[in-house]
Amino acid sequence: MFNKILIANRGDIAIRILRACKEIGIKTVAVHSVVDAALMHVKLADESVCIGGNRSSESYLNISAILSAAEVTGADAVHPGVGFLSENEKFARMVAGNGMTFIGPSPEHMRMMGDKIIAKKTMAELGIPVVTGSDGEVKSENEAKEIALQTGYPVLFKAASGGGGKGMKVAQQEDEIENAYKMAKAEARANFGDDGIYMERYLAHPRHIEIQILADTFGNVVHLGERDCSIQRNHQKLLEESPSVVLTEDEREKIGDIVTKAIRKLGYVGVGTLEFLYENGEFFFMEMNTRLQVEHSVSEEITGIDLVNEQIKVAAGEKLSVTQDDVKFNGHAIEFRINAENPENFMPSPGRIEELYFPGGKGVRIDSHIYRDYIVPPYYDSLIAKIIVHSKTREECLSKAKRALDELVIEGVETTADLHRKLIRNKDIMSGDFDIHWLENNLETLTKGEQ
Ligand code: MV4
Repeated sequence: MFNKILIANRGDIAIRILRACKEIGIKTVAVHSVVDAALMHVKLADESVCIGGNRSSESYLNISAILSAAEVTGADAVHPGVGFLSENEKFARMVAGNGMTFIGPSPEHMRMMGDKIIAKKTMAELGIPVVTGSDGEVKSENEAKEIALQTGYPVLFKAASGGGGKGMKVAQQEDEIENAYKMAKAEARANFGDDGIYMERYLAHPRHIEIQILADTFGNVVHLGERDCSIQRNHQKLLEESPSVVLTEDEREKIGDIVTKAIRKLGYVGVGTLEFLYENGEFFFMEMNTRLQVEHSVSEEITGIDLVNEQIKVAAGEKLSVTQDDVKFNGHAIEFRINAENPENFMPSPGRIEELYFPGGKGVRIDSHIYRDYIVPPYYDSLIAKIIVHSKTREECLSKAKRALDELVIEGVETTADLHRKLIRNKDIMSGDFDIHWLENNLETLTKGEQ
């Protein structure tokens, strides 16, 4: 097992990783920017190193500063957390090149999943269902039109180096192909420095359902079921839940089986998430995230498995502590992301936390780094707390969420808390009747208070 882990992240996720380290008995090194010197993860760590200025590029994305911090503190492993360098293949290679362990999959697997065309092809070959579309890159408008004759309209252009939805373009019919093709190529080049694009049949009303997996170096792979992340805006998830109301036990077992078999064949090691769109009872693979995710806690609550603990252990070459038969799905969990932002336009709302009271009680988990008088800086992600509620049934979970969100007090910055209070009282949310476009379509009525 590792002796000392450097945590290359900040905020709630840095604390989450610290907690796992402490429980295993591993020493911890926190890194931070100038403005983050008073953060909780800095206070809770055994050692800390200031790695640079406030902009992420100067600190949490500053590879040489992070590697130096690891070297001077004698860390033998680096945990990248979520976001920042967590899916940066080059960083993973450099960590290994400096004789430390990168807590994540191999750089080869990171590269493979970073290329969305290769990821899709690989998964399809491994038996994972994908949506019909181009066989790799689309090279011309004429080729695009021919493919669309096979798939049917509408079609969607996506960037090969993309992900997270940036630069996607829909063509409803043939006369829209030219424009969509050109726009997608230009945006791909501008955003990712690579103008490779591919094409898929466009799914109009899918849900976003993702499968959590966990794999060790001995070929053991388990899945922890799904998370329904359909409630999002601009590709920013707002709440996530497990199980999804639309899946039957049989469907869960079937897709879980397909996924674990594929991941085993792939030789992937670590935690990972396969992101699917789900429409009319069918799954379609979109992307794989080769890291821990913000919403991992939802799966932890319903399975009782500590994902970060397992992640660290498999990175150290230990066996998974559970088999698939040990994974039991227990009740229902929902995570509410509390962001310091305006709930109507989602603009960041940095500033001082003037008043703070967190809910508690059975089945209420708070993952957060904030405290009274903490100043939310304007430089980073606006997530300031995650409230995860867990109960026997979805109905009980929503009822617990009402009570927990009503206890919550955060003053000094605007937050998404009120939006959540409205969401869980909405009839579509209560019945589970939503797709990935629901929030955008219903935001105005929600925030005006009409139901
Ligand atoms: C799609 C799609 C419809 N049809 N692919 C956006 C992020 C990327 N991971 C996949 N995305 C989409 N791919 C086909 N063939 C719609 C989306 C999409 C979306 C997906 C998940 C969550 C939110 C979304 C919001 C808009 C579009």
